[in-house]
This record gives sequence, C-alpha cells and structure tokens, in this order.
Amino acid sequence: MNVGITCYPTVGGSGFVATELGIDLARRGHTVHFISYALPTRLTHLHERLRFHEVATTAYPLFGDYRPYTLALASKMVEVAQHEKLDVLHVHYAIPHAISAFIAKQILNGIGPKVITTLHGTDITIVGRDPSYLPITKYGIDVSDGVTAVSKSLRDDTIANFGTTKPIEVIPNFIDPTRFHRREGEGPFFSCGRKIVCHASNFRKVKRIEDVLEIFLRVQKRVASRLVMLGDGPERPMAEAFVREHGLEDSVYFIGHVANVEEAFGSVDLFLLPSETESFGVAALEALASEVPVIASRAGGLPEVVIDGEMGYLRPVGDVDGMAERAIELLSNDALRERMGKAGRAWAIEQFDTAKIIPQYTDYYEKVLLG
Ligand code: GMT
Repeated sequence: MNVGITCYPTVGGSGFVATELGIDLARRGHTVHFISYALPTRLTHLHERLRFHEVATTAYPLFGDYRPYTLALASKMVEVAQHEKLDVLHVHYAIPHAISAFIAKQILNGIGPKVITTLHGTDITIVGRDPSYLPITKYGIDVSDGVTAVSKSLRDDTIANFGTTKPIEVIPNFIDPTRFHRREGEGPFFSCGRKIVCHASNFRKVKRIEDVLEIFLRVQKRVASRLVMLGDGPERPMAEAFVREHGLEDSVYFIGHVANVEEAFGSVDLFLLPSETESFGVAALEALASEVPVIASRAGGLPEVVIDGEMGYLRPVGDVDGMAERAIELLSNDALRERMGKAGRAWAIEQFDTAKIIPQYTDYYEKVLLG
C-alpha cells in the first residue's frame, strides 16, 4: 500500500506512535509518506520506503501571525496523494489533521485515498472539547472514512463528548520489546547506590508535574533515591523552582528531551505518571516493557495499560500520599519490584507487541479500502 501519514512532528505521544507505525509499515513493504511541517522527532530511521514531505506555509502581510497551516497541509496532501497514488491517508490527532484530509479528499473528488483518523487523547479530552474546536473536531471525526482510538476509554470519551455515532475501532498503542528492555548496570543513571525514580513527559499541566515532585519529596525522606525528569515543557520552570525551594538540587535531575529514551527506561527502578488524564500513556508502556513498575493515576486509559497491584499501582488523581506510600514500598523491596517488573514486561509483550498491533492497522486499512 501507499500510505500517507500526517502527525505533529514535535515531542508528544501521538507523533511518536505515528512515526513508529510508519517505520514499521515501511519494514513490512508499504511505502510511507510523512506529511507535516517538520521532520517528526523520531524519524531518524533511513529506509528506501520512507519519505518526508514538508508543508511550507508562505508568509503574507495579511496573514499577520496566522498563517493558514490547515490549508497548506490540505494542499500538500492533494499533491502527495496525486503524485504518490496514496491508498490511505492516515492522520494522527484530529485537530486540524482530519479537516485538512477532508478538504484534500473533496478537492480530489472521489479519486483520492481513504482518510483514517486516529484519536490520541487531548484532541478529544481537552482541545477538542473546547468550544472553539468542538464542532470542527466532531465534523472531522464524522467525515473520516475510518476512525481509531488508542484505548477503550478514549473511544468512550469520544462518544460521550461529541455524541458521534461513527464506529470507532480501538487499536492500542504498541511497543517494540527488542528496543525497550532491562539494561541492568549499563544505563546512564546508575550511580551512588541510590534508587532511581523516573518521570518522562512534555511537562504540560495535564501531567501534574507538581505531583511527581510531591511524591518524590516524600519518597526521598525514606529511601536513598534520585528523581530523573526526562522531557521538557511549560511546567519545567515551576518544577525547577520547587526543587530549589525544597533543597532537592542534588536529588532531582532535569535531563531535558532525550532521543534514546529506551536507554533511560532500561536503567531506572520506578516510573511515575500521576496525570490528570491520559488516554493511554505510551511512556508507562515503555517503562513496563523495560521491567520498570509504574505508579500512575487511575484515569482515562491508564487502567488498560497498567494492572493495579500486578505491575505497579494506580491511585486516584492527586493522591500523592497514596502514591508515595506505594513508591516507598516498591523501592524498599527488591523482590517485589523485580516480580512486578517481570510481570509488566510479560503483559506489555502479550498485549502491546508491535508485531501484534501493526497488523491490526493494516487489516483496518484493508477493511476501510473495501468500504
Ligand atoms: O498530551 C500529550 O501528552 C501528548 C499527546 C499527543 O497526542 O501527542 O498524547 C496523547 O497521545 C498519546 C499517544 O497515543 C497517549 O499515549 C497519551 O496518553 C495522550 N495524552 C493524553 O491523553 C494526556
């Protein structure tokens, strides 16, 4: 198949998932055309069947600060669909990608690719619910030829928020277990005999970064430990101020964005994801595959990824005391941590192995193509 993929190229789960899907499709013999305003962060892999098409938005004084990206993207989709004979145009994150794809399809007047929209999370639970985007998000979903969601929870939220009757196929996010695995003694954070607690995200409000720090504040009083913060974003200045205020400079490391997260995850002891909401939580899955137990909030799709009491613990959103208590328990008990770590990896492979999930996408493409 010739597959067009549009995603946000920046650091974020939807872009990572879209990029890894594209790379895997290319390895399986499909030709994949990424269409976006910049090269997706994780598209570092060279393959003869992988192409990138940059969307340029020309400046014009009348546009002011508002260059019409949605329209430039639609124009590029038309061009790529025509010249590369796309069978499927798979857009990740509804806003504005589903609408650009719809416009492209209208321009192509029935001879273009089928449009499949994958819903990822905040496009439904936060941004898409905002009155300024709600009608257009619902419309983008309704006019797509196929719609997938990364968890049952997100599918249910979509139906509840938008009242759509569009069938939504649940295809969960996936993991390559050969990339994410335990790296005992070889990771970058092994030092000084302290336990390593880790968080990774884009440091947005929804991640509740302050809760990560509050949990660690309690943990480090009881267990010799360090907190490794991977990623960056709007909440980082607040987090750095918190660390200074509590005198934690020697225990909390802000690493920033890292390209090879697998090396980091393979060498930590515990992963924290206390988000306000999380449609899936790819980072939690990456930790599980690396044999790292996860403590997360019982929110959104996280209970579909982390089984409470088997490979970590789920607590209500904001329950920093409960999460800290469980973190202390896990960090103080090597046997328990190891058992949960192994259970998490086994579950990740059983449920979310790339080898099982990618065929669900190609089967779905074929189903949509058959109409
Ligand atoms: O909001 C983010 O954290 C980024 C966002 C994205 O679309 O880039 O992540 C969402 O999609 C990921 C991939 O499917 C999911 O793993 C995340 O749970 C989801 N984020 C939220 O629901 C908050």
